[in-house]
Amino acid sequence: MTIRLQQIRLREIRLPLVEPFVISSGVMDVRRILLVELTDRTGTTGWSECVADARPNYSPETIDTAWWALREWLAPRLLDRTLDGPDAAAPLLDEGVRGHRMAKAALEMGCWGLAALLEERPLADVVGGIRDRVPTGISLGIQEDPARLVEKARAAVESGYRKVKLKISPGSDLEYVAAVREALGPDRALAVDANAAYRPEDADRLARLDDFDLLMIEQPLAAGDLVRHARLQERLATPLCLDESIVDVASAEDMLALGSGRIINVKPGRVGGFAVSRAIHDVARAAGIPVWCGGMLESGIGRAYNVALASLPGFELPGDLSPSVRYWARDIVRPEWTMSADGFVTVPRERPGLGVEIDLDRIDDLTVRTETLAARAAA
Ligand code: OSB
Ligand code: MG
Repeated sequence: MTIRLQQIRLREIRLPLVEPFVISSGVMDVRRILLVELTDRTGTTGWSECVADARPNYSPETIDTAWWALREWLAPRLLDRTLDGPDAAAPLLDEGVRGHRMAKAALEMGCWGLAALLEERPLADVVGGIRDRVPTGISLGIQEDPARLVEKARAAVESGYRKVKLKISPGSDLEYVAAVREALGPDRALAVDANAAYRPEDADRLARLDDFDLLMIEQPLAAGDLVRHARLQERLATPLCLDESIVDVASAEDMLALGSGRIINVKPGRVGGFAVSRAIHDVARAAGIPVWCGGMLESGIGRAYNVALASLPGFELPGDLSPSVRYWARDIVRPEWTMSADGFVTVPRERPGLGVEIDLDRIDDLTVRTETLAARAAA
């Protein structure tokens, strides 16, 4: 099925989180979300989401750099080009443009979503997914004190989540993790995520996390520190999981070669889209390394892509794929994303495309700017 884009529309919406989300490098409260509407020559329109945040605290990209990159460099190279399929998008976007992976991913994934609509197949099938439902974990932001974190972790377990991940930073770590492990008991899957807040000199402190039987420690050190992560992994019994460090297939291969970790968090936005996500999944699987799908506080549109990706066979561990109510008073898709009492999100395999309807009225109400990029009119 070929794709030929006639128009790409960028749109910024502001969507307030139900509670601020605090990680080691900053706070997110009202999310500024860049949505992309891709229309092909048949008039079919698909939607996608760019996961870049307002500030460059997780990655160097922001919604504003992504907007710029999409308008100036990325959209023009897809408009009016015939793609043999969604797999053809990534190489075109990479040609002569380094980085800007979140901006690229928004377009690349949009091509996958559009292909699913054009083929009248569910997105999960088009990307090669096999699961009907995906296990789900919650990511809890840093709280003011351990008691508040314990309360949230207990509530999460009660609502069915199959994994609880705690954001940590030096100082908001050992005491918090100890309190939650104590409250949840030894059998609950518990993980921590440092978002690169530690330095190699903190190895002694990090080694104390071995006491809590964690499923993993996610991204303790800086993104580029693959060698230092390998040294740290040698000291720790707990598996390290890399998030920010894995930006392409090569970094995943380097992690495996160096032993920088034993688990990979795959976020399609971070690596430039579905094609690379799938390639990382394949490399990890061949090496016997589990992967899971991370989240970036996506709206219901980005979530549809994550859920589809998480239905691939190697996504064995629960993903950060919380239902809509975890984030928003009201989502921008219908039905909203829900989770079963035993912690699974259903992969919508009965419906073509994303499997959810876009709530255009709601989106219009939330929109603060738009820009339409069109193929040049034929002379
Ligand atoms: O590191 O996984 C992360 C959110 C924003 C930026 C980085 C991260 C996160 C999360 C949220 O952990 C997971 C979710 O979307 O529920
Ligand atoms: Mg992370």
